[in-house]
Amino acid sequence: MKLFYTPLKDYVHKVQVVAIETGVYDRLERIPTDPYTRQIEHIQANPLSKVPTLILDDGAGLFGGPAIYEYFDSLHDGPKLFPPSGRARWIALRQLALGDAMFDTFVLRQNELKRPAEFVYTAALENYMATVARALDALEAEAPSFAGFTIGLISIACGLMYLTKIRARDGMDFEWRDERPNLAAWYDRFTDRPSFVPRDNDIALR
Ligand SMILES: N[C@@H](CCC(=O)N[C@@H](CS)C(=O)NCC(=O)O)C(=O)O
Repeated sequence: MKLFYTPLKDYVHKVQVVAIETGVYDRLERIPTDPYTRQIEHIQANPLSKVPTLILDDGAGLFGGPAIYEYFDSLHDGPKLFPPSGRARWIALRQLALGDAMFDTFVLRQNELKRPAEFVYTAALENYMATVARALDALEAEAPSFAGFTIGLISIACGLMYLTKIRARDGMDFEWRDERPNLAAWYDRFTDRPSFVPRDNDIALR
């Protein structure tokens, strides 16, 4: 299988965590990809030119992170990252969406900041930060109930790691840990495992 992904310094994407935890990491030919350069093999597999994108052994493209994570989870017989049914599944999918959205909202913020200064829409930046702050406050309330190792919790942890990375990189005056002790304590425990150690730092694209 071929995986188009964007290795970033000091950051671990969900796709790495899921690939390691499901035991498929060593079966992946990993292709570092800047999705904004519209690399031909990448857009043939995924017309949206988004990462992550997977090409299966039969040549079919698979994209939308959640589809890739659930596919990896189908390839092993161990404890599943996606709860199979019922309330546990809906909660995990909700958490997956929320963690994804924290990441995506910060990508939107960065794209806004790529505009020439006179075109940067400050109200949009404020709106993105307010959305992330509301998500963080909801997670702080929810954190004491976090249990187990699911796709939802992986997504939240990676969303938080992305905020941490961008804060350090951009020198942002914003720290998600401030006044969120439950979430911070959970994050430190949850990410203390080998799948959350950054790899590919030597080929990090940004
Ligand atoms: N939550 C989505 C996010 C994918 C996504 O938007 N990735 C960005 C990362 S920078 C991307 O590839 N952007 C390229 C583009 O929009 O052209 C997923 O997991 O598939």
